[in-house]
Amino acid sequence: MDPIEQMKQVVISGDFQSAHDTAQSALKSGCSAHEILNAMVTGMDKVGAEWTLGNMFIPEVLLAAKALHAGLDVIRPLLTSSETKMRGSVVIGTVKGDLHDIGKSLVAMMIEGANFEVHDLGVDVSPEQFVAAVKKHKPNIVAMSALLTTTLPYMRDVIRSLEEAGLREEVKVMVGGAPITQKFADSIGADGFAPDGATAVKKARELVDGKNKPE
Ligand code: B1M
Repeated sequence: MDPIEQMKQVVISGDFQSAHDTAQSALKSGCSAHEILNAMVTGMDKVGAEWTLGNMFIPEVLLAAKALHAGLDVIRPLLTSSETKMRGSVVIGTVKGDLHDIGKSLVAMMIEGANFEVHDLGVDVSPEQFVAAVKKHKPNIVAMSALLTTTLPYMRDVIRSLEEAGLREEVKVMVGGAPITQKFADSIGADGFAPDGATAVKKARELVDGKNKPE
């Protein structure tokens, strides 16, 4: 089987034990880290669609996520650039009440690969934890991910908490996740929105370069 198709199937079948070796073989056969990443994301999209249709169940979805993470471990060093000069730093997390970590981890990895120092706070991150991380790491950007319509409001809470702590002017805020739109991002006063990892990298660069400063 074509190595890219094989990588996709490993995620769909949740075969986390083979994911590491399959990713390594794909690299050896000449596939790029980006091709492998795309194959895994395509596989995860298929899993999501099947789950929505009721053809797959939560344990299978979790195995697919585990397989994707095992593949990510192999390609992570290749997606991280060898340039030493950092463009800036980012504190990233999935907001309170939300345990979805795949998209957030992908975005974190891609931003890291674009030479940002990334502090990944994980999932279920409260406004207080975001504020504490900003005080500690003094990042250029606070990046928030949410996958549930019920957890979107916490993004607004994080921005309010940054304001209350007197830190809002110190950082740019970027948001993303499947249910987020530019309109929503504007409505909560975020500085940037990105629908996917590649756009998130572009947006992070713009925010740090000051292209998105309000008039
Ligand atoms: Co969840 N879940 N889930 N889930 N899950 C969704 C999101 C859902 C759409 C499925 C559905 O019903 N069709 C639905 C949300 C519905 C809604 O809110 N409107 C849903 C639900 C309902 C739930 C539970 C409530 C189910 C339940 O228990 N009854 C529950 C909630 C748990 C919780 O968080 N408190 C739940 C649980 C789970 C699992 C644990 C089983 C698992 C998560 C495993 C894990 O993350 N380790 C899971 C998964 C895997 C999904 C789906 C299938 C896939 C999400 C994913 O990883 N996609 C999802 C359905 C779907 O999306 N088709 C679904 C792949 C990933 C690469 O894409 O995360 O969108 P994504 O990230 C993209 C972009 O959005 C963007 O870039 C990424 C890369 O391109 N992006 C950013 C993301 N963050 C960004 C940040 C940025 C910029 C871009 O800047 C900061």
